[in-house]
Amino acid sequence: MRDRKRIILAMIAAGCIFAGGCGIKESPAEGSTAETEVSEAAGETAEEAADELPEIDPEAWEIYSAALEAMFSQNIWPDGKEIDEEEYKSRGDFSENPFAVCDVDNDGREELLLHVTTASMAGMFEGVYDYDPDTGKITEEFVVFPAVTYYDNGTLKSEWSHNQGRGAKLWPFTLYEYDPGTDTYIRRGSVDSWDKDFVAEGFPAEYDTDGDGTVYFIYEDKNLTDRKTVDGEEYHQWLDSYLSGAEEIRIDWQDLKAQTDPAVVSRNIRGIARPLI
Ligand SMILES: [Ca+2]
Ligand SMILES: [Ca+2]
Repeated sequence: MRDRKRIILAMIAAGCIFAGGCGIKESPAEGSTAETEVSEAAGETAEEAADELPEIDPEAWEIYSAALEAMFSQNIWPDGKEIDEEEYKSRGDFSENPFAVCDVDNDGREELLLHVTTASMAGMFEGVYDYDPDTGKITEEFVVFPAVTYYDNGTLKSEWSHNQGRGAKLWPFTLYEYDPGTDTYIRRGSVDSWDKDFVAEGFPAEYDTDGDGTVYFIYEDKNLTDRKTVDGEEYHQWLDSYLSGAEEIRIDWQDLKAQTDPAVVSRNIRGIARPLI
């Protein structure tokens, strides 16, 4: 941990990286290797260490940094919509909601992500915002309940806010795929499951061909009425058709808190790395 802190301090001293970026997430099995690499990196120069992190495009950072500042000074979301103060600023410390800047949709340009939970259950959201390089104008690309996993092929998995089904092992989710033509995410399908151990009565055993006590429901329509019941093999084939070969993106979330300090914001806009710790 100390080594990690030292690296971060070295990066700040180098003044050449931005916080709030992202990378490819190490799988749990590779976690110990990653730790070793971090420790070894402590012996490198600040420049070498900083080179290992993806940098945020200064133009994107300038636009997004100003948008983050405006959330406090003008009470508007990055796309210009007014923030409902009673919903979002009276239920906790708004500045503790995290943000990140990362190319989550794999189109080569970074998005601004907001993960907002200082709200009622219905008001909580994760937003993906993009900007037009010609005008600097920010638009909302995607918004969903804040339980999202992004993959480096432009797919994302959005877990439902509630699990009211008969499955205990799999939390229901919806898969979305980025569509470059519209610069938005397209819904590809939702998945729920039924575990016989959890609810035995009425379990559709005729679909449980592998006999493991679990079947899956794939919904291809938005209203979740067109349900296809499948077993594990077909479910995994469906999932692999979107996620095979894709890596989960590690999002480097940062509190909005630092953005409330005008001096920090000013430094950001000039393109100098802001404090990480
Ligand atoms: Ca992008
Ligand atoms: Ca099964």
